[in-house]
Amino acid sequence: MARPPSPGLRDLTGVVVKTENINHAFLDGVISGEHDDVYYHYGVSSSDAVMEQMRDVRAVIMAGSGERMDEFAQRWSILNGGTEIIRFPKEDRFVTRYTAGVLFASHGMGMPSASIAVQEAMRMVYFLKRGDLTAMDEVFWARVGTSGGVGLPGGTVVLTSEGLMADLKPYRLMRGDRGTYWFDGTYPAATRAAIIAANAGAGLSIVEGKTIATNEFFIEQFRLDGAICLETPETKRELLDWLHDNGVANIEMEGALIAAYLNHWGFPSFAMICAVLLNRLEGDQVTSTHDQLHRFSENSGDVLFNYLRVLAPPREA
Ligand code: R2B
Ligand code: URA
Repeated sequence: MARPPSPGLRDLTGVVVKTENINHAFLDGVISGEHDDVYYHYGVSSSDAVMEQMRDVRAVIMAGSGERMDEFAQRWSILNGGTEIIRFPKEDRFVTRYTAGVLFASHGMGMPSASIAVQEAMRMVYFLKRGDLTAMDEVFWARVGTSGGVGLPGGTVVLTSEGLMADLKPYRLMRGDRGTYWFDGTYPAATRAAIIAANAGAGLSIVEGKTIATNEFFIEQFRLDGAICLETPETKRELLDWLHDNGVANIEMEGALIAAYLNHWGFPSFAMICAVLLNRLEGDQVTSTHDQLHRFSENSGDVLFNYLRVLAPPREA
């Protein structure tokens, strides 16, 4: 199957979100009230009263950890003078909060888990914006996460330029015996530039680069400390050098999928902001102390919040 064209070109109406890639056959009946949409893994549905409280959603922020999403929602609420935090009832899969125009949703670990969180969030945004493509263009998406640096020390924050899989090719899925669905892993440059501008003078170390999203923490990240080890110190070094030589800044487990799906619908504004926990050229195990890891993660959170403050200036009390 041919790769789709690059996203981001505005059509004659000025809208970026691509109506032809939206599943109108299912989703338009939700807007017209013919049927509900059950966001099963979030534990809510389109007819729930909570939906009316989220119509003004301006940003969808995702991270692997539910605890982190809870902390972020509290931080954003405080910045906004103590706005109400809506908690989605179901927490056995994802932890989800909404406050002051921002939906905070965890996505778990790995692309199969994140694919569910992202698809259900896209459906929810379509419903909340009543299928208005211009309103959907205004929604900012971000994953804030952790990663292994390729030649970068712990504490660095990477803004992803392209999210690729371990072979440096974009996200793809199997189409049974009929080939492959290919997607686009580009992260929008204008959003990165706006995030960097919002963080000017913050004293944080921010770099732009490609990010590899793997299907496995050990084997596909070329670790030597897994229960199963398929590399030698030499082949591991060759593979990491190959990534480094090709402009890869860090390795994590979701970024290729997130860009793929958001590009498929044509959302113009999204980013991945990942803290580096360790330099993979120096080791495999995450040996930093709890306090050090917390500080590294805080850096990526600070980068996000410095941008959110510009995007949706808080109405501080
Ligand atoms: C980063 O860290 C997690 C694995 O430890 C994974 O979800 C990711 O992308
Ligand atoms: N997350 C990953 O996926 N890899 C690392 O090395 C660190 C965090």
